[in-house]
Amino acid sequence: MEGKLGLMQKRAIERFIGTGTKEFNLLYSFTRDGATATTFHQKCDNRGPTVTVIYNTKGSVYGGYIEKSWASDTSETYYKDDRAFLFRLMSDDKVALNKFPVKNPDKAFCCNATYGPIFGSGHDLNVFNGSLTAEGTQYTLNGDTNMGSAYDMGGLSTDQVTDSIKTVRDVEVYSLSESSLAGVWRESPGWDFKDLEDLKHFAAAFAPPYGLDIDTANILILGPVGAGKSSFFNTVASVFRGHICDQAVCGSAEKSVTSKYRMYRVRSSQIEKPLKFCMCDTMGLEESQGIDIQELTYVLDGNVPDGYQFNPTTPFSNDAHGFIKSPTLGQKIHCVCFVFDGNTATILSEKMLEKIKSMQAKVRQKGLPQAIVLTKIDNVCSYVEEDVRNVYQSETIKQLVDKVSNIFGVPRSFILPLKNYEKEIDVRTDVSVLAMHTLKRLLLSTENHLFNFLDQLDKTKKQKSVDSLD
Ligand SMILES: Nc1nc2c(ncn2[C@@H]2O[C@H](COP(=O)(O)OP(=O)(O)O)[C@@H](O)[C@H]2O)c(=O)[nH]1
Ligand SMILES: [Mg+2]
Repeated sequence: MEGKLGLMQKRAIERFIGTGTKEFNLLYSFTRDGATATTFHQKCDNRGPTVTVIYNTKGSVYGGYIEKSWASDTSETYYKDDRAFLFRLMSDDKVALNKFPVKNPDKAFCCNATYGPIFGSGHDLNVFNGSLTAEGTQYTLNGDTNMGSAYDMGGLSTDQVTDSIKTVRDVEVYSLSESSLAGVWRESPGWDFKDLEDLKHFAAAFAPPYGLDIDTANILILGPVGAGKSSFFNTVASVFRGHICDQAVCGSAEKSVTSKYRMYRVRSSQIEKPLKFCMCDTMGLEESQGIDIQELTYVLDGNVPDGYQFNPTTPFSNDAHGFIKSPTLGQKIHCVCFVFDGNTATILSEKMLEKIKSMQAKVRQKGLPQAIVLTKIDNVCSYVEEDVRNVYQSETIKQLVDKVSNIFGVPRSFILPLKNYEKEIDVRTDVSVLAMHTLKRLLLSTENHLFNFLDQLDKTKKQKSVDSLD
């Protein structure tokens, strides 16, 4: 078990500490280890810097950081820690980031073998003592917390931070250690302008195998709303256009912003012919709405016309306007690219996961190749945020790729981390190289799939000539 602290929350804590990226190691949690002070001390004493996180039942998350170690003193003993602070991450299920610095460092934290973590002389944050019994899925804390005596709360009261309640879903303690870039875990492309030109050339020269008589290879982009599907197309288009494009509508709206089925083609300019692949953007996946398995089947089979306006209340069916009755190979999908937000890919709801797995099964059943693109990796790892070229050396991204590969049963070589153009106002070589690297993998998968048809065609031709000899 890895704990409840999300990647964004870890990043916030790293920023509060202010000394770069950290590895978070879950030492102790109520739900995993039981709510007893002795267990807390067994697991957390002498472990160096730690962060204690409280998740209350109103959806607020707060806690404290100490740079020094916890200890099992036999009576209440204060410790000095200049770098300690309290913090808030969430309030009532909404992000609410506050750092509350220590103002009396001599009494930054307090150790006592029969108590859990205690911060400040107030006590500013006194989590619990003795043992607590689980009440269903929650616990009631028994420490008295009065914030503001050793920590500067910036005007916030204890009640505002704790919602005046003591019921919690969990309390966790993480140790923090310095994080570093791992060795290269995936062979990386060069990141120079010349490398970008080579990758662009590969995509520009790509064409469906000669002999199949099809114009474009069709890659379906599929994933939850807000994962970055439309942004992926825009990023690829931006690379070829040489400036940021927003041809596909993006946004952070809760429901599917894209509800039209669009087979987007990439053009480098008005006068040149478009590239020979389509990126097919659909309505997003939603737990109980969005594209469903039957509609997906129609899309894969090429029954859905370009520009079709999906209607959430009336699913696409064979009497829908524009239904393509006898699609050619060129109208079908040749590769499926699932797109997930790298921050949430490993914590999707059961329902969403179930839906995605059934779609994966359908894609496999149709014999189509599939890959997974993980977006927003700039939010997942600060090394990547600093410099996209760190992607194939980032331990965090490596672990994310491993986990996603396990969850979805897709080989690691088909899990592709990506940073889309999002806040940039101009194209950059590094972001473009990564996008082209991702596109190249997709095009190669597509090509392999189409080669199968070429083999079939050869077989049929041979059979025909054998037949004519008979
Ligand atoms: N930081 C960051 N934001 C991204 C990235 N990709 C997409 N976004 C943002 O995520 C939001 C949703 O993206 P969109 O492409 O509309 O998602 P869709 O619903 O899957 O089509 C937009 O606000 C994008 O700017 C990325 O790689 N990094
Ligand atoms: Mg979209």
